[in-house]
Amino acid sequence: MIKEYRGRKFNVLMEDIKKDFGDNFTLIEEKEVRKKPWIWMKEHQVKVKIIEEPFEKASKKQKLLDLLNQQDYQSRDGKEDYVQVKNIEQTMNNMLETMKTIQVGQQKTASYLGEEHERVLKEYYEKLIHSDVNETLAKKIISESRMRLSESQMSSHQDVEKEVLKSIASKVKVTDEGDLLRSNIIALIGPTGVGKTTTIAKLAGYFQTKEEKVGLITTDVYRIAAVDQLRIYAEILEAPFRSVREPEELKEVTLKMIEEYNLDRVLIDTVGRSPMDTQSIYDLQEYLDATDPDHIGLVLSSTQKNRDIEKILNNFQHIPLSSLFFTKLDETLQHGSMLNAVHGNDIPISYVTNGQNVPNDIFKASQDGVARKILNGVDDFGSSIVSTNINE
Ligand SMILES: Nc1nc2c(ncn2[C@@H]2O[C@H](COP(=O)(O)OP(=O)(O)OP(=O)(O)O)[C@@H](O)[C@H]2O)c(=O)[nH]1
Ligand SMILES: [Mg+2]
Repeated sequence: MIKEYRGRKFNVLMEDIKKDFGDNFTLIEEKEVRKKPWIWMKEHQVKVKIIEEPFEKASKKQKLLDLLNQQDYQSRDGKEDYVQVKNIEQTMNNMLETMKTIQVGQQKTASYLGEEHERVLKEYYEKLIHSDVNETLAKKIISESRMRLSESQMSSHQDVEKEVLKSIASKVKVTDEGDLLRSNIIALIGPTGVGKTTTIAKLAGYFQTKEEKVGLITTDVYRIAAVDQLRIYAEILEAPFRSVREPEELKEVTLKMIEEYNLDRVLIDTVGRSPMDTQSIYDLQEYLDATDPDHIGLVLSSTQKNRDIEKILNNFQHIPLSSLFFTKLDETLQHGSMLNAVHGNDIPISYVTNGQNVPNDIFKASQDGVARKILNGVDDFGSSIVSTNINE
């Protein structure tokens, strides 16, 4: 049986399917479609093949048995008939057991990885799971790779790896090189402690290498150390710096600063918001509404758990996010969260950071780079977007 589901978020669709069918389904198609009649809105269309439960069949057989039993009691007029019916019952029970075993076997091979020649694919499936790629996505990546491989290629690690990387890369969305360069006012938001301020300083360094005039603003005025943190970076970079307390003040200060220093860019640092605290996200929205930045980057740490990232994306969904920044790639061995986060929503990854060095440890995200990081843990993002280090 094939079923079709539609909805805005891939993750939510998957949850709905799981609610309906548990794990008894295989994903056979996933695409983005326009939502009718609001054709400017996109949504995901997912087709799944439902694997029939052996027990459903068993219960049909049970009904048959019950019928037989009924007949047995109605028509039995001698011991011989009774024994015969009991024999039939026993035979059917044996058949049922055999059917169950066959069906479980079929399910295994139907879902893949049961066969010896698919041993290498299985290794890669496990690699993806170890990298924390969610199970449904990992299955999809392996199925896609398997479809593109001949039986002989399936036993070659090199061939399998090439296809798996290709499949991961095709699912990773990234911003183009010029995306941030086209934005004059850039704000970074996100949970506490993920590296927003550090990333702002790295970006400031990056723009300076392009001979641009950059201004820094923080709205994080409630913690003394927070203001000082960005102020010190601003001093080192010799960039103008302001702190603002109220949303209305932010717009005024931004415009004044641009005029006064003839700035090319303004980078706005914000207070870390717990994704569990929806009120604080509304407060943040007031600051963003006041300035209407050209680019709003949501900063996520690779060390965060998948479920927490899902929750963060869900709670920040009312904010028009332009891109995701993934920080602290150097602090974990599992990078599947980058794929889980971008798959199923339209927000691309713009930059990744892999260390505390300002401004060096920041790289432009690429589809291949993210795929290699997820599968093999290797840093393959080319060279840093900045080549000086103010910590040295
Ligand atoms: N290892 C590593 N540490 C990082 C990276 N980015 C930031 N950090 C460190 O993470 C810590 C927190 O960074 P901040 O920039 O203060 O984080 P924040 O999001 O501004 O924090 P709040 O303002 O408190 O919400 C600091 O010690 C940074 O040096 C990174 O890519 N790798
Ligand atoms: Mg900060």
